[in-house]
Amino acid sequence: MRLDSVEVIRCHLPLVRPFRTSFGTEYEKDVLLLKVTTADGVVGWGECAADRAPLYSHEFNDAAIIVLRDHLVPRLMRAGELTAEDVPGLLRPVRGHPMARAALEMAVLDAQLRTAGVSLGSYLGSTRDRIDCGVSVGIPDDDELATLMAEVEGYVDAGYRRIKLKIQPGWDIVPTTKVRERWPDIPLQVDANQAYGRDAIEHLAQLDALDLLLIEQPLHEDDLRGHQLLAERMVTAVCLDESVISVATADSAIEYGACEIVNIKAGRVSGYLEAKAIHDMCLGRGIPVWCGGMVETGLGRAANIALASLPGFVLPGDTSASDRFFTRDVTEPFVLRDGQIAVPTGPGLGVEPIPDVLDDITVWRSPLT
Ligand code: SMG
Ligand code: MG
Repeated sequence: MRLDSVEVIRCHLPLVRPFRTSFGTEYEKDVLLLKVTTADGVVGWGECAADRAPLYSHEFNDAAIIVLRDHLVPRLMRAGELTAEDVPGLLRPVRGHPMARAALEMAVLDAQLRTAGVSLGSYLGSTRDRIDCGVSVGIPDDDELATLMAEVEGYVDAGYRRIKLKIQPGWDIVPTTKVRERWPDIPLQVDANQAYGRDAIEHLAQLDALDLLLIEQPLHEDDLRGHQLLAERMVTAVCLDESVISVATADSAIEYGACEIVNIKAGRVSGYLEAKAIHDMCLGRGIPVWCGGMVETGLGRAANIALASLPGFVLPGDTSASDRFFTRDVTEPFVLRDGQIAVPTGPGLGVEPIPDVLDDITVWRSPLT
């Protein structure tokens, strides 16, 4: 295919409640959507996983706009005829910015699959038509245990098949113990988003009493040795999120004994093609993977759900329903039924923005070509 135009659309979506992690609190989703149009007039949609501020990782939306406009998009326009599979190679000379390049690859892939009439799930190798869903529960804005318990209760009642608690120093053993005591059988895990140092290993080992599925990214993303020391000390499986940015980093972390389970997020690893490659590598060596989330709108959510339907995704992902974060999603909402969400079957992502909603939430749009 040949690209005719690429446009970035910046949208603001209010969140149903603040989402607080060890690195900050989000009140509103600030998201970049990419709209590519091919020379044949087919439209493809991409979503950038970055946030307003560089807190989860070094990426942030203002920087993503610049790198897309000045460096990434021009490389695809200069290439002329291309396929989605060519995109990673065409963008390789540019360093970093995995979420920006993932958004562009996603939009090109969507256009290609819509042209071919193939769903993203089938293209990636889906083996399920529904996926088990987990939900990520933030640190309560008021620091109250009662607030956390009420929120978790709502998700358990809604049918979520796994609960993930965000933790940080001062909010870890006690809240996780309370949730475990109240729901002795629910699959439970925790995520620290790099909030601890190696000196916290003995403290974190107390979590071993709580029968958790895993502990996610407790230490700094660069500290593979620290994660290996933690994995040796803890019975609970160590899972990496921020540290894994490619097949090579996943392979290294696994080989070094720093990672027993992998959280796969397409944005963090430069796209769905690399995400699939990490999945394939982990499946081949028996390492469980699950699909992470970045508070995506229905576009990114659709792609994540397709990815999560591959056979190696043996643990429920952060693939919650649209109403976990938004009263009004930009696409038709994804709905939880019996703890599961149906994998879209239409061509490409299988969903698209509802024009009126997109207009309402758009704060700025600009051509990138
Ligand atoms: O989309 O359900 C979601 C969010 C899941 O907790 C979640 N994501 O580190 O895994 C993670 C966080 C990063 C995003 S926080 C804005
Ligand atoms: Mg995480």
